[in-house]
Amino acid sequence: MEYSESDMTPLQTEQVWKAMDRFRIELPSWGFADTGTRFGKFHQAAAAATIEEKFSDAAEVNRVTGVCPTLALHVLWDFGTAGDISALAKKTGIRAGSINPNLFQDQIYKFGSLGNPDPHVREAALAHIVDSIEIATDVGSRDISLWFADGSNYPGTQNIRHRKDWFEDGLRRSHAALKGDQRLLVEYKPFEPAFYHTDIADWGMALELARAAGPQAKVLVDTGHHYSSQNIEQIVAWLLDLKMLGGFHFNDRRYADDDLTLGSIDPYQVFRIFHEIAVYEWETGMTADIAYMVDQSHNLKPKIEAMIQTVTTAQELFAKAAIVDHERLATHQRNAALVDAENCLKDAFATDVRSAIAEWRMARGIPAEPLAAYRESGYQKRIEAERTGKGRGAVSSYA
Ligand code: LRH
Ligand code: MN
Repeated sequence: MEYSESDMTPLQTEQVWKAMDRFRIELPSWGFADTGTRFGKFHQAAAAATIEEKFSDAAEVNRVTGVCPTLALHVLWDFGTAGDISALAKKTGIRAGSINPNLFQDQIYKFGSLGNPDPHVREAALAHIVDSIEIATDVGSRDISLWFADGSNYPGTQNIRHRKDWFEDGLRRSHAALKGDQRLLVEYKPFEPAFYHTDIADWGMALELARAAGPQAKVLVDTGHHYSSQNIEQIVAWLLDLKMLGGFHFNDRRYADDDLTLGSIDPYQVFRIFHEIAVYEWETGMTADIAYMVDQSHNLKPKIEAMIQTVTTAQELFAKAAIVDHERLATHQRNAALVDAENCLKDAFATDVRSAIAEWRMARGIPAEPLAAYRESGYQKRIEAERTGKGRGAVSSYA
């Protein structure tokens, strides 16, 4: 693909290369599997159903992009034995990433997991988290990524304060089971599947619970888990300043938790998030300890192409945020030069960084055009042939 001669300065080109050298993003195993909505699931011949196929597809995305060395795993959907995972990691060069316990599919979780009024269910949920921490230890993963569907559907049906206390207790005991530098990432979500109250509904509740759990508990920001009028980058700025930002689940949405591909609806949103991180790191001279992860369900798009599209879009938006002139911006902010300050961001966002990224890829032995390289590889045809008709029964994702 020919890119228009970009009006980037040599400094900006250097900033893009530096940004590309450090930007890594984790892929979700469930993004390669058949997923749907409550109205149905459309099967794709090439969809991954086994952990082998998920590692293989992740390795192919990493081959053509070079920036996805880890795969997020969901305990119930992906695990045979830890041994399998280590062997697959060796075979594919893809390391096991964040470990996601599943505290929402088992029938016992009808009224919740750590927030369930039945102490036996709370204990069972805690035991599953502790097992997941052991799996993380066995496969060498650092992050245990916790999302809870817990909540209620009707006013008065649950005691919200009692559930908060049970969550504090459960997360504190989970934190106590961590090994080494492992982290708990506490993910919040305002609603779905609960439609009256959700126990961990927003960043403040996740922050309080993470702090109460212990120093290795941080907050995970899923971009799809906000009301459309919420300022997500302000939440990110606060969590950065509080040193409580652990990671992201990136996706895009028009309405609710739509799990669409990153940047497909509002790329400026992701740019504003990356900008808050870039200006924080510029100001503090510190590299924020953030896990960048994708959490999407590709119900209609060909899954591997959607994943490649997601990664390259994330790279472009991360690069655009890296070329914001922070010095000039800080001056305009101090002088309340509103238009000039805003234009620092808009100029960077409007800059075509694709040719610089393509040159960086070629210099690193990565295909300049990942999607084209994938399409030329024949991988899609090969797996369609291999996987068509093979037993696809296994539950390898949600919905
Ligand atoms: C919940 C969520 C959570 C996952 C699931 C696949 O909506 O974002 O992160 O476990 O999606
Ligand atoms: Mn998520």
